[in-house]
Amino acid sequence: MSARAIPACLLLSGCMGTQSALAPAGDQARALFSLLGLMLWVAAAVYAVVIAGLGWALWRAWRRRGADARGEAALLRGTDAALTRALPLTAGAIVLGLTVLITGSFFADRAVFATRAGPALEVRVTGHQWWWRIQYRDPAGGGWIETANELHLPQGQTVRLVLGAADVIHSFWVPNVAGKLDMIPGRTNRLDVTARRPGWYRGQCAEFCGTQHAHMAFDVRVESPAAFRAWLAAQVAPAAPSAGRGAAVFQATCAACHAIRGAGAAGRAGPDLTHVAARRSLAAGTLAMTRGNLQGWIAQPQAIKPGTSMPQIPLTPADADAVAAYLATLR
Ligand code: HEC
Ligand SMILES: [Cu+2]
Repeated sequence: MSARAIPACLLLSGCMGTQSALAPAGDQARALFSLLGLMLWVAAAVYAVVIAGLGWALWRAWRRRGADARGEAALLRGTDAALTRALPLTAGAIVLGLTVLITGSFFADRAVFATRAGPALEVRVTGHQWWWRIQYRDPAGGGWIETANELHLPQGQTVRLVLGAADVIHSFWVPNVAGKLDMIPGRTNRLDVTARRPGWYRGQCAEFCGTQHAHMAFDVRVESPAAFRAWLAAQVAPAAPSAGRGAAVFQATCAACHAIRGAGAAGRAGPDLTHVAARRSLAAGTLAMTRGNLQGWIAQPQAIKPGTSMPQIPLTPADADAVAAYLATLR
């Protein structure tokens, strides 16, 4: 890598990334970004004043270099007097700076956590060790349908996220879109978000929740309202029935924990797999969604995510292959 590529990489990974508060893609993240800007300006002004004061003192001392003891005493007295005269100004500047910061953070906080009256779309997100249950309402007026580890948001619309936790405290955080909010067992927290810029972003649990906390991420897709409606319609549809070996193995070994709507599997201990192959990643952002990774996960979940609630299930290689092939058809 050339020396010039290093800052470019840092910039691209840290500041332009899919998980960055410095690249706001929604109203709430923008309010936080503005607050950060305000804090930087106030801090920069304080810094400039301090540096200017030091410079002035040094300059005075330098001008009288070589002075005798009397001269030095006069210099110190003069500096002292100047500082005393500047005291009210300094105090005023401190009060002004703090007032600006407090006012700015008050308004940013209101913008980030304001809830509007009845937004059209409500999405439930529940934290589990170590994955995310995500529920949307069937737009045809039916009940809730379930997916996992991938949140879709229609661009330009305010969406209410209803946040909960199934076991321990987690924290919902998609820095490009909004501020973070804790998910607490036995409580529901509400977070209204308005995403503006289409793209893929990354969310991450922001409250340490056990050994695999770092592997508790999720994908966020901001897309046009039309694309969102098409995605939701596909999610609402049940899986096509399958009579193959993979479906039979799934029914016998996996259906106690996993649901596949339309295939008679209704377990709820793990993520809903009705459209698992349509997701971007696997095991809460741990692996990319590929046929090979599906197979690897089913064979060795404890090697990939030690401690995960999905047990190591002894399957013959042929059965593991058949189940992975079956899941890969669930788009
Ligand atoms: C005891 C309950 C349990 C059983 C049995 C079980 N799983 Fe899981 N499974 C889970 C849990 C919990 C997770 C979430 C793990 C995580 O991400 O930490 C999971 C995750 C998965 C995922 C990843 C889903 C996603 O969207 O990230 C797949 C695929 C999967 N399981 C397939 C299977 C298959 C196939 C079987 C049967 C061979 C099976 N599971 C058996 C509990 C179970
Ligand atoms: Cu966590």
